[in-house]
Amino acid sequence: MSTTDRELRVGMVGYAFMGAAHSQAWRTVNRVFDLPARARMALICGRDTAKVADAAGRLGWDAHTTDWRELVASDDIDVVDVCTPGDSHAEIALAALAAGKHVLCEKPLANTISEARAMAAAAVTAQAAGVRSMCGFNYRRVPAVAMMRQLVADGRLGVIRHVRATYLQDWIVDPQFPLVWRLQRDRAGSGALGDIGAHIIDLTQYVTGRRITGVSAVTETFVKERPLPAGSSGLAATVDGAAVDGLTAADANGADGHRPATGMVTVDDAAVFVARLDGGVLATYEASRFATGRKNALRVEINGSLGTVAFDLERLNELEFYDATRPAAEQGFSRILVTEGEHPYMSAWWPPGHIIGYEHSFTHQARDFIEAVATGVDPAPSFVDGLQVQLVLDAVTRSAELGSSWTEVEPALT
Ligand code: SOE
Repeated sequence: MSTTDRELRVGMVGYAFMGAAHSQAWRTVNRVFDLPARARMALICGRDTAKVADAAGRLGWDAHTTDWRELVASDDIDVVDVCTPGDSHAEIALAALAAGKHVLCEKPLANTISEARAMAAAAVTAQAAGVRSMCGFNYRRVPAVAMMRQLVADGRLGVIRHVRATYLQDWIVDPQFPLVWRLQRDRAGSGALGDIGAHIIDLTQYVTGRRITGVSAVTETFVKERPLPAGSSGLAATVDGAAVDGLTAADANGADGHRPATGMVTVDDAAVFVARLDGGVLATYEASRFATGRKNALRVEINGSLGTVAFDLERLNELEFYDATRPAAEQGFSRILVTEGEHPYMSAWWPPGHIIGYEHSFTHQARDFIEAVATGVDPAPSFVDGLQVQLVLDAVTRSAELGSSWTEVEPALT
């Protein structure tokens, strides 16, 4: 549907879960949205030659390489999309910015504060040369979330008093689930905290327009030692090399009866914290991979003096809204179906009333990124916004280490 000839040649590093989600977005975005530039899926990079060749064919990339430095340096690449584990975000993004490429980097921005600071500083410097960067917090782009932010900004909730946010999964409840990279601090930075807690930290700061100023936290690693995996893509792995997606660790382990070698889990399985946001808001946050039965359950509720709004990812086409200004006899929660042409992003999709899903948030992210790059505007969330989330993650970790002591979160921009 795109009416432009201008191309943005994308080079993507990584081809697992997020790589596939981003590929879907780059492939779809110009077919749905009319934008001032068209994404071309030029080059995909991964460490394993056979796997990256397979991914290139399956996901629709023109070419593949195993050398990210070649991708970053290439004159035929305009955008570098970083979809790797957190331990390589900083190195790749910094090299890409230095080479004058626009950068989209998956969340959390980095594994450490110092990496995130370096990335934010490089991004600010690059802006002067017209080089754009964005941190991939895709849930901002769910239409109902964008509408939630609008309701708050329009004053429909009055004075904000509470934020209540949970992000719950259960994929490592089984103690035999292997020690994949997401359970290793040197690869992932932290556990549930950085992987899914980062989403609700970003989302609540975005929706309320307020910053988390201090936290008191507890974290826990329930299962401290796990079998070493033979093959892993982060969420799917086996302990004995029977590389079958969807096979549980217990199944794989039992296949030939041997006891696999084990290693220590070096990240949190769950993080719970209370927080203050500026403007006097009291908040609670919970991120866990041990919430049995909760597969990918993100929920955010905001209470204000004039109303309440709530979003639940498992019902992502809806918002719950309580408007306390209505006559007493008519009060109660209403369910707003966010599927009309008037709603953010929705007019480009199907006729009114037709729902969308998880993958659309990535398409909307690609849409906003392309538009910003093509029109010379800095996209949000910026690397500075990514650093702000990182500062909260760091404060939560330090607070938990110090027995939940109150820990201030400094502003990324001082
Ligand atoms: C795994 O916990 C994960 O894929 C996260 O890394 C994503 O950011 C989230 O969208 C879904 O869960």
